[in-house]
Amino acid sequence: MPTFEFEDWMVNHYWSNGYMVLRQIIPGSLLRDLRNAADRARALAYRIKGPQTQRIQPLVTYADDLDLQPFYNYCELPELVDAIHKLMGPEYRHHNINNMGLLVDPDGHSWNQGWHRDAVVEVPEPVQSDSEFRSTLEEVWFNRRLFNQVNCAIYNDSCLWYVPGSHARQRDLPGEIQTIRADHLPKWHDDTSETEFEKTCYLHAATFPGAQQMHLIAGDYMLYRSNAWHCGNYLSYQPRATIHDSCVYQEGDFVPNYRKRWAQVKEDAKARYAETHPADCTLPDAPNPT
Ligand SMILES: O=C(O)CCC(=O)C(=O)O
Ligand SMILES: [Fe+2]
Repeated sequence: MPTFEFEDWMVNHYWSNGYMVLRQIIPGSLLRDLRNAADRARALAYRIKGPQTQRIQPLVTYADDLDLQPFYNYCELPELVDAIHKLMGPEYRHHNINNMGLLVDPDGHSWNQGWHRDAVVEVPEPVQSDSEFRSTLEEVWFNRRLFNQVNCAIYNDSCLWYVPGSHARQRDLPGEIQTIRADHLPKWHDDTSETEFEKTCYLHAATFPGAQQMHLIAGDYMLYRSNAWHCGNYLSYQPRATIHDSCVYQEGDFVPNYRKRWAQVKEDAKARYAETHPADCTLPDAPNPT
């Protein structure tokens, strides 16, 4: 039986801190099935993308090779449906199965993803301060229907570092500097030891102003504002299989319209960048579109 019970304070906690962990909301039997399916998904991720991969997404792409039924059962879980309706409102769905992914531990070496705010990180640094780009984000920054992201732990997971409250301002404070794609982001070199590298990665996460490590227990569902500062710091020797997904506002056409507009704003921003940096304009797509 799940031990989670919804309480009203959770609503304020989410909107003031930018995250809320629904502790032990996944029942043990579903967790067992998810773990079996996730172990296979992790093995497939290594096979397809190499041992240092950190995710497989969207899972539905691999339906022929995986047992997705436990993930569909997770989408139907009444406890989660109910908790998200109470936390966010009845217009929200706790999953987005068509884009749902799995975050996994890299095999071999630890890995630090780098500090970032989702959305902002989707264009090169020099155009992040462009007026069109910034003002588009400003219009939606506080919009509750967007930026609601999910990490649901199938194994205990302490990889995510987060700056509580940073979702509540678009302005950055001193020291809040994106390190994805930065030269000083820790990278594995053969001439260092794994333990030294692990420490470097840890310090990169822990020294960011206001950073807190999020500790999820297997069966916890964490909802967080993805426009807050956050960073994944992955250890190669601790199993990770964490559902990575969005909590979706389903009413009307606000979200689909915004997604279309955002795609265009991003393309325009990248094009402006490419004019001045022709050799350097390939960026990964948003890992987890809102
Ligand atoms: O590894 C994590 O928990 C964070 C992943 C993340 O930040 C992202 O996909 O944008
Ligand atoms: Fe992110």
